[in-house]
Amino acid sequence: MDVNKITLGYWSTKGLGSASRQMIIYAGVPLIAKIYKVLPKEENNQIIYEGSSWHDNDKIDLKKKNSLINLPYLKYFKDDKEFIISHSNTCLTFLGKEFGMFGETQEEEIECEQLLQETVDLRSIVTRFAYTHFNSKDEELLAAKEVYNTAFENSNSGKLQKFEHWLSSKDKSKTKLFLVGNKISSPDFNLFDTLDLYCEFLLYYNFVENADNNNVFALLEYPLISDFFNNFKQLPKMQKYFASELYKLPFTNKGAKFGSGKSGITWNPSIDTDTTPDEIIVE
Ligand SMILES: N[C@@H](CCC(=O)N[C@@H](CS)C(=O)NCC(=O)O)C(=O)O
Repeated sequence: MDVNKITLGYWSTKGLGSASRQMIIYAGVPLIAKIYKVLPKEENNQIIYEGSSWHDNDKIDLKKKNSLINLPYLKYFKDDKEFIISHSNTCLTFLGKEFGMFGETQEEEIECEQLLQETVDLRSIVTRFAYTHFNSKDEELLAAKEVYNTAFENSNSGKLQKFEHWLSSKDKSKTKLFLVGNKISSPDFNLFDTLDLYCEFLLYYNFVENADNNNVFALLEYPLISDFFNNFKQLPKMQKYFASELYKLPFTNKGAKFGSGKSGITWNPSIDTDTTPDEIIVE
């Protein structure tokens, strides 16, 4: 790619920015991860989180250049022209096309597009839950069980089985370690990141006995998803991301009940401090 660095702006979480950060690092293009932090504020005896570090700052200038500006956004120069792109799937599509990671044929490109959308559906089941606050632990556990059923039910209505079947229906001569063709593409990063989030959810709520990061999807009887997930963690070009501060960020933002603190727990403003720098550079 004819670009010497890419800026990716997002909150101090993995969230919708994570897959794009991973792709840029995987492609070997220097990444400037611009980080915005929400801050706790007391309102009507309740702690809420305000995002003025984004809304009252960079957003104002970026909005003059792209009215749709949102987090995540990408900013880069190509042939002296500045590009500013928002919407997570658009960022992943753009990066995929620039890096040669968006299928090799028109048919594969359409596969990439569908798979990106499918991953949004899979992710939103757990993120909707993560940002809900329940009146009691029982209510929370009941809702967590519903997420578990919706995502993992091995029937026609389950969400993850779609990906298991997608992998099993692939041409047998090709590797099943990637979703499209026989090489990495944008939806692989999005699926990996979503599975990583589900892994934290499954371990936190202890849905699967004797489960760990490596065996949880196999124990749930998703053998191809398990292979996909474990292979992705071993990819040599992913190791720089795993070693970076970006991989240590929580999955969800501070207002979330699940995934905003360490290993799934809720962020606690009276004991936790967000020490993430305003910029993380990975070269
Ligand atoms: N469809 C958008 C959703 C973007 C979105 O909702 N961003 C949230 C964080 S996940 C946000 O806080 N945006 C900042 C803003 O509204 O300016 C995408 O996929 O990027």
